[in-house]
Amino acid sequence: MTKNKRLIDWVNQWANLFEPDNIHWCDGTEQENQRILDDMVASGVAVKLNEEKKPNSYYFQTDPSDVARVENRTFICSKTKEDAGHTNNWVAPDIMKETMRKIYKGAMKGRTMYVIPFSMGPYGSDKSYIGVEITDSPYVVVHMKIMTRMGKRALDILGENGEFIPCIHSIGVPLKEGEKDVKWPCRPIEEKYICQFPETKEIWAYGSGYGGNALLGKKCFALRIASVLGKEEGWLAEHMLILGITNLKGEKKYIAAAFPSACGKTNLAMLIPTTPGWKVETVGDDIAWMKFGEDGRLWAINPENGFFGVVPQTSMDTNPNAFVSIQKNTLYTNVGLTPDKDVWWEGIGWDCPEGTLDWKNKVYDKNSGEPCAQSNSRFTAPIAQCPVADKAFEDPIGVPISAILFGGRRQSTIPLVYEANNWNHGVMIGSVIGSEITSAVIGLKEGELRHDPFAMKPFCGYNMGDYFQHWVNIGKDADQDKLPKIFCVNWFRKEEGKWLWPGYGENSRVLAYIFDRCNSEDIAQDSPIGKIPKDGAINIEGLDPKNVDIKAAMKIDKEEWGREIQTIDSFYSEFGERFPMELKQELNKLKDRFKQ
Ligand code: O2Y
Ligand code: MN
Repeated sequence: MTKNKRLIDWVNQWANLFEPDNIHWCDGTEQENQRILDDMVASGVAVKLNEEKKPNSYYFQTDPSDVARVENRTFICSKTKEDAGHTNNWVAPDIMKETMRKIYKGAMKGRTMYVIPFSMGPYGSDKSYIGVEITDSPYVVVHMKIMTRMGKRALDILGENGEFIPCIHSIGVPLKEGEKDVKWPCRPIEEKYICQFPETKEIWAYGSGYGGNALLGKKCFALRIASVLGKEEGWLAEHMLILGITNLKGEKKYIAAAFPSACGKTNLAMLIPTTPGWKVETVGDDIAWMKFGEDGRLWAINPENGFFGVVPQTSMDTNPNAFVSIQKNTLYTNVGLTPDKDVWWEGIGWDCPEGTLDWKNKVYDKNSGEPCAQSNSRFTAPIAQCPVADKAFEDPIGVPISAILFGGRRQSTIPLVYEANNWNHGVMIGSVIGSEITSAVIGLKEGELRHDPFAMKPFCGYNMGDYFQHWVNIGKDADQDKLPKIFCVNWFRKEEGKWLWPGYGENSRVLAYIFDRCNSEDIAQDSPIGKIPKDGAINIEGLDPKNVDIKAAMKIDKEEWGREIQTIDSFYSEFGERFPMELKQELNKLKDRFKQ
């Protein structure tokens, strides 16, 4: 398969520790994928869905303890605790490696060790990186086949001397001779480990077979390790969607956007504009890698090849493009399984068929008060299947970014849209985004703001204060006229319990305003918080006045902002020494503007 000595030695060294029964080098072919899926169906790990209803699609149920990313078991193992920063869990690399070598010893006995070569980003792009994941989970293999560009071509790019990001994964459940496997082998939560080693750019994971914990190309590599590569090499690895937007005249621009979870990121990436004649196309729904081009602009690629989206509430009403994307060649995890081997979930748009099995494999009882589909149940589908997939998604050069959006779920204070006065002001906006929590968890009161800077809190592979500084530095060295403009958006503002903006496709009206601002149209005016639309600059023609109050949605309330500034002050004070003075200055400027 390969003449890359470093890779061969590395695989052999891990095989010696893991002691698998077999080693399988993945070539990425359809035949290989089909064989692995057929084996999983034969052993009861997967169900082949009804070929007429969901062609070439498969269904999985996980162990009830293995349903989501485990942030409390995710570690940044930098040499010093300071380098990981207070937003990350930290264990020293040698200590973590000692612990993990012990649990890795013999962990693949009775199983096959798969070697998955993959490219994050289009093959051959100067923005792409090669990784190799070792795993004992066939579920991971078939998901990596969709989520990354996987197989022999990645090895060809590596050649004899190429470098790769080493990604190690074991579910941690060896089999004794003759022992029957369970459907979803994994370790209990407190025994799971998701470790990133930023200095050596390694990923070691153990105990979970699910999503971000096990598909190591995604959050571990494309965000945590890539954020470190970006800092070292002068680029940005971000938790951002990328969309292309075309106006009535056929002019096209690209926008990247970061939101904390549950703000409708996938919906925005696939939005169907209500603004006549405008078009939105999807480059990516989750991750953006952005590097400066020779022309001084920031160019972005989506390093992924698939969507790993939340299923519940996905329907022809909420997100038709996502819904169409997942009608074939799709892997479903933890949704309901109907008697005719189709899938069902809450919010799909029709009643649950009698006899449907819930995600725990029990006949679903509508009156149980429990959901049929687990709340973090997922679809995995190729981006190419999206009806509005942007052709440039395959372009190795990427797309030039004109605007960066930051947002959160905020009932008050933050207007529908405003624009940063300059790059550093935009960095400040990104650094303080967050959502108000809807139920009291982890010591916060309902309605209290949970900060999620740049939507990167769980995904930054190093000290978050240094990350802010990196963003500042990116702007410092750039041609200011060529940098993307930065905006803050808030679709979720309410007054007396009523939404002030209709959201969904109507958000295209805000995107149209942003588009025109990127052409420097004179449609914005100064305010204490930044540039806001002049009266009438956001087109609300045709909207039902019952569903929109643009004045209230755009209101800047001095008292609310007084509280906001206090919150920012106290949030910034968490960072101690490793915090850019440029952001302190921006905060002071914001305070001053309110005094004028
Ligand atoms: O729970 C998981 O393992 C998936 S988390 C995820 C998946 C796709 C896109 N984004 C996320 C996220 O947590 O941001
Ligand atoms: Mn995400």
